[in-house]
Amino acid sequence: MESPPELIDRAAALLRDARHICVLTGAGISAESGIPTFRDAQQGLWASYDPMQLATPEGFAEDPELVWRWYESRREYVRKAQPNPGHYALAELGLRARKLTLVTQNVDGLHQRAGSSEVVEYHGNILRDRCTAEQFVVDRAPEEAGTATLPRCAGCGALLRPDVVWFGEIIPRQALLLADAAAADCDVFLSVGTSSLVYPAAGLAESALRAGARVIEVNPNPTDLSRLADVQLRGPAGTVLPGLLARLGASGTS
Ligand code: BJW
Repeated sequence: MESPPELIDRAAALLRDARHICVLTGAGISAESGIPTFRDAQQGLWASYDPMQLATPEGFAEDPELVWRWYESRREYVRKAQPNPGHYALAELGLRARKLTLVTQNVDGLHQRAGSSEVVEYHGNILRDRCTAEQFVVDRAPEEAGTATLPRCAGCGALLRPDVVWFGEIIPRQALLLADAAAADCDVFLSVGTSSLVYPAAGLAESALRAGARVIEVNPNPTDLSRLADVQLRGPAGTVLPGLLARLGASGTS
């Protein structure tokens, strides 16, 4: 579905005039890189897998091998995936904007690979390991990845886990602070490819609205945020975001 040109123009004008843009991205922006979303019917991960078994500390405690198998298989396609035009458009917007804070719920690192800097990783990064005892991020030699035995911390011998945020876990402190501050300070909040169902990430747009920001949503489907958004751009991020950038004009936003 294509967004009417007047809506693109309205969104472009908001971005052009913005003092501080806060962007929140979700799984939808990486869908066109071949990484499945979570909640889309049929293709979403939660259509075939049980989130309580695979994405909770309780599920990991019960069956770490199962959880690790799932994460290793997801790591494989994250490593093979390439950023798409949506990721590149946001990296370019970061260069043109007066100030832009990019907060992502995604754990795939594709924004950084597209050139975005200082990305706030709200739910961690799937390619990092963390010690379950000491909570430090640890590097694992690539040849150890995918081995049959469970990965353990070289320092203390405790199990390693993926450095991601599971249900019931708190958001990394620095990411929480940076995202909260950006949501409260921004004058334009751009929500891209998220169902806006998972908190506290979904609350960022609400905080921005309370602080007087205008909200632009990019998503092929309506979400819980849609009724609050000032501009809804219906379509895939890989098409809508480059189109939006083109409307900003070669002179940029400043
Ligand atoms: C496209 C597209 C295209 C398709 N272009 N778009 C009320 C208030 C506060 C908290 C809660 C609450 N009720 C329950 C909670 C707890 C819970 C929660 O929010 N649950 C809800 C499901 C109800 N939250 C938590 O547990 C969080 N922690 C927390 O609250 O701590 C405080 C606390 C602690 C203890 C007790 C109580 C409170 C942590 C949440 C962690 C989420 N983790 C995951 C897994 C990460 C690791 C991994 O990848 O394995 O994060 S779950 C999953 O959901 C992942 C995502 O980041 C997250 C959000 O999903 P996202 O990105 O929105 O994806 P989808 O699939 O939902 O949507 C995709 C969208 O893209 C769709 O809209 C499509 O239309 C669109 N799309 N193609 C653009 N081409």
